[in-house]
Amino acid sequence: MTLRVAIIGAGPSGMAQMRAFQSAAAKGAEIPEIVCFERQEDWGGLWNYTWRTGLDEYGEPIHGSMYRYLWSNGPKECLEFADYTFEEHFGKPIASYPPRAVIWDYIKGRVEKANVRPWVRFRTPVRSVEFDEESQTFLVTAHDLKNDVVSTEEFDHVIVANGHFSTPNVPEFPGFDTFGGRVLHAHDFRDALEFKGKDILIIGTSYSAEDIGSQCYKYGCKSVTVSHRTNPIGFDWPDNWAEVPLLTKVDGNTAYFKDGSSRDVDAIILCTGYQHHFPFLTDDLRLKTDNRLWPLGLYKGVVWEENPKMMYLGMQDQFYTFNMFDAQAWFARDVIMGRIPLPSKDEMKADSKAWRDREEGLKDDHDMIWFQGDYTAHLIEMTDYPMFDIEGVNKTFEEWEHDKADDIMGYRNKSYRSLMTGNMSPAHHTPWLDELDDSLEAYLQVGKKTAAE
Ligand code: FAD
Ligand code: NA0
Repeated sequence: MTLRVAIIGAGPSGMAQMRAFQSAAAKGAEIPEIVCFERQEDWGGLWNYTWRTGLDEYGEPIHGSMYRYLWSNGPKECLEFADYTFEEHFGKPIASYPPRAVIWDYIKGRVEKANVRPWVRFRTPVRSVEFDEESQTFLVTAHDLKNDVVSTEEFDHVIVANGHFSTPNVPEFPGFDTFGGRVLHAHDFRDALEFKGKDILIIGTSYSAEDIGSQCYKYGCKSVTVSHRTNPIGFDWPDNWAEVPLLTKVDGNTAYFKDGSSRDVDAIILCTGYQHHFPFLTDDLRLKTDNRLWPLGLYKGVVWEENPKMMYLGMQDQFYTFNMFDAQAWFARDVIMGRIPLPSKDEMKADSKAWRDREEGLKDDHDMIWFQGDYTAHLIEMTDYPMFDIEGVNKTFEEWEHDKADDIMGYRNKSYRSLMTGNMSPAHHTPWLDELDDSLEAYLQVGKKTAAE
């Protein structure tokens, strides 16, 4: 009997999983029946932008955390698929930091070419997954929103690919309930123009803080104050930026900080990260972790050790993204198809512990990049996913980090060499700070002045 595999989520991870199976089929293998459940109207996960916040028209929580004018925060050369390059998709080399719409177009291109869209049930969130010991299968219950029908089906394997940057972590500070302006989490941030002319306070110091602050600066906010719990970000920020210790309270429109300083602000944006959230999973199947490079419980970062018929993709904190999801998806496919045997539970746990021990010894971003590079290479070595120059990707990440530290408002004007084609990416036609149009059409147009000129 044909195996049945359920994939939960058609974001970059779920799309990688579909492409992995399709590529095996294209090489003549007999593959399982694949059903991918996707809550949204289209695929692409976070890259599928929505203006909505809160709940959607069906009362479903909004998945999207991306905002208008978002440009990739790392070089595209670091996330390029080894089996489908940017150059293949766009027909020419393009600049290194594309806006969201360009990346979305690229990831859709590969799965459109693979013709796997019929495997996806859009607008169908998974409500529950239970493992039936007797039949050794999963009962997956999903809600077809358009027809308003809830049904349960049996699957041999479940692959959880629902992302972990969607359910916000929302701390509260004294005085929020009477604050005179808007308090929002990065998950609900959509358009920097809302904050034009305003004094904004950002809590948190990671990627959301740095990028949402930069967006607001670019689109004309009056000032940016970034409040840190641990350490300041420490870049050479524009004059209307300040970094301050942690917020202690808000009184009216005045924000007070741990060092006794205060300032008046119009809005507070909580860039305080996200939770791994699996409301559809029973306790025995549910990954519980904070955002880190090596969550425990997943053999090779993928296979749920307590029940290896279940797998997770993309659950790690991410330097590597799309090509790491590919490495995981190819590995998951080959485990399911019996090409990669699994060791005993104890051996799996011992293997995971060794990775975790190494993770705990990582000192800085450099170590983390090489760790995730080694992990990605380790997975690729076990499958037929095309190996690529991982050392080159690691070095490109390092260059990116230096470029950012040198010029936080200008690093997106830099270009890097594709590790897949060997071709140098062209400079973009307009410096990032001057380019207010983030559309695919504006990005790909030719003939304008380059950032390097
Ligand atoms: P997601 O993209 O989150 O996709 C998960 C999918 O699962 C969604 O389509 C969702 O609708 C679906 N889903 C969720 N629950 C259910 C359910 N119960 N039933 C059915 N479907 C469900 N990475 C980069 O490489 N470069 C960047 O520049 C970059 N920018 C980012 C900017 C922001 C603001 C954020 C939040 C993240 C960014 N990332 C970036 C990281 C991002 O996590 C990855 O690029 C990628 O989107 C992760 O893919 P995923 O498929 O694992 O998860
Ligand atoms: P993210 O920045 O949303 O990136 C997610 C931050 O929140 C840390 O600084 C942490 O501080 C702080 N924090 C948490 N709880 C806090 C509290 N109670 N009080 C004060 N501060 C608190 O989240 P994290 O997890 O990195 O940082 C949490 C993902 O989104 C990343 O993968 C990133 O790549 C992606 N992203 C990309 C882009 C672009 O590409 C933009 C935004 C986000 P501390 O003290 O723990 O250090 C453009």
